[in-house]
Amino acid sequence: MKSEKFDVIIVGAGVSGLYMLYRLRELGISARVIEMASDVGGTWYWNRYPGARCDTNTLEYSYSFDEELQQEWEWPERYPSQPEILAYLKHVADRFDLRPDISFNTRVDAATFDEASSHWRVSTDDGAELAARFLIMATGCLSEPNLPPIGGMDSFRGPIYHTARFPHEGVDFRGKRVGVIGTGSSGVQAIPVIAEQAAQLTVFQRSPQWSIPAQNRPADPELVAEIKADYAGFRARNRLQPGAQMSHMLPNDISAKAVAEEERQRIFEERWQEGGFAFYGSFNDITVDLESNAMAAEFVRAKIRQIVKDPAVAEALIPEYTIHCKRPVMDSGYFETYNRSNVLLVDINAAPIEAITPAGLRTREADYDFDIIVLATGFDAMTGALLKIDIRGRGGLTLREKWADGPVNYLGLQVPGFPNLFTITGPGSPSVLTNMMVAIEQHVEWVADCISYLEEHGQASIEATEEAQEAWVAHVNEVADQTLWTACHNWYQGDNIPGKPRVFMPLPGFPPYVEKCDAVVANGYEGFVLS
Ligand code: NA7
Repeated sequence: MKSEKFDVIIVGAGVSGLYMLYRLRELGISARVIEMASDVGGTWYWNRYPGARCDTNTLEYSYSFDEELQQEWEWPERYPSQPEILAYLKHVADRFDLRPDISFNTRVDAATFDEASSHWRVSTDDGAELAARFLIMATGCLSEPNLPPIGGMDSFRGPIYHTARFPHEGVDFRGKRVGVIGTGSSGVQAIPVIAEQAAQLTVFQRSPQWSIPAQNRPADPELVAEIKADYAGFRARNRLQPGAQMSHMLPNDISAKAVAEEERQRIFEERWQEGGFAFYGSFNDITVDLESNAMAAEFVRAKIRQIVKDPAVAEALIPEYTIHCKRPVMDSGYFETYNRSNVLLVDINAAPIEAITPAGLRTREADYDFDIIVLATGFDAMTGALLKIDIRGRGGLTLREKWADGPVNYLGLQVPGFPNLFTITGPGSPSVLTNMMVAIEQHVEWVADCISYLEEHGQASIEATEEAQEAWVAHVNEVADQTLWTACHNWYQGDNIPGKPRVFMPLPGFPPYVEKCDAVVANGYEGFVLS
């Protein structure tokens, strides 16, 4: 059996893994990245469904660590499409010559902490065993697909595609009868594009979506030039914003309740026209105050009724839960799609799916015939990819046991009992509630600095304490309880996965989180034991 030794093993060659490798290399620390896919890109490698696009502005959804890179790269649109992001990440891998340190087509199956040697032993599906002092999980927050527990999948005569495992050669929907299950970001992006091609599209909706138009458009050369004239300054200002984004349309610092009705409507309309997340910055309390939230919801409700011509369909598309409670979705012509004669909406709350059949799908009320079924059913978010690997810490304790009642850790970075193991944008960190690029860069830099510190100070290991973990978990819960996110069914708290413990996983609170991480370091890695 092969057995290779490194300072660090990084799992995953997406946005996090690539930067982690780059950063460690700069510090002269040897690292090997293990990647399941055949190329770099992580979530942008896998999510190739039609219409796949990031909903953060390109000028913000890109690495900031290299001035030449950020000056050189040209993004053609306001929001980057999946092929553009993948091309960008491949460019980064080539530009910094990262590929020689990445093992592609290799899956990590298990990782065990060997207390005697203070090393992680990592085994992969090709039978190899690797050892490293540090193990960094750059496995992504939304990477483990959620396959719905619907019977009869194997019986279907046509192909079934999950949006997060779409064929690389694309799918030709022309002339086909297509069924799509799921109306989260992926479904909302894919549905309008599939509808344009397919002969017939049937959408199976479990929960309607509050969606705001993305208002995607070609990149504005003046804005690009203005930002590139001082990119570093732009990034720095960005990091001071809540969620680290949208620095060119800042949230209004006023309550929705503090302005007259006419002015409120004017502001909502202005933000609707601006598009995307800007809408939720119309006022400073939409996400925390029920009354202000209801005002925003009423505005969007009226928009859906205006757009969708069939009143019964419009009503079926309007959610009852608070707006911004599920992960916000933005679209390009989503509601308009339901005005097409080849599109049918099926409310599966009224008539649940009973099974996939050889010919298509059966609900309690009807049978549907399809040529292709698309599962836009999302992910086992935040913990799925980590728990899929058999991770064992001190005394053989498994991460699955440790997290049986939900993920616990310190700063979203380290779990007591699992020394020298770091999670990039792990549960308990701002992660998905932040511009992911910024959240990732902050974590990568913190971890790289930490490993470098240990090397310089002759320390072999770092481990979070139980006390620090307890206080951190209490903090995350306390912050989450002040928001409206816990008031509905969403993947932030695992509601989409049957049997998953209901724990609010991401930490609302960027940039205060960064200050906390910096203070921990300034106080000699407070809450960790270095030995
Ligand atoms: P999401 O947002 O989790 O959406 C998944 C959709 O699939 C959502 O409408 C679900 O309904 C639906 N779903 C999930 N399981 C089932 C079953 N068993 N039956 C019927 N419908 C089901 O995933 P996306 O991929 O769209 O987006 C994930 C993130 O990627 C997104 O938030 C961005 O951050 C990028 P539900 O709402 O659970 O009732």
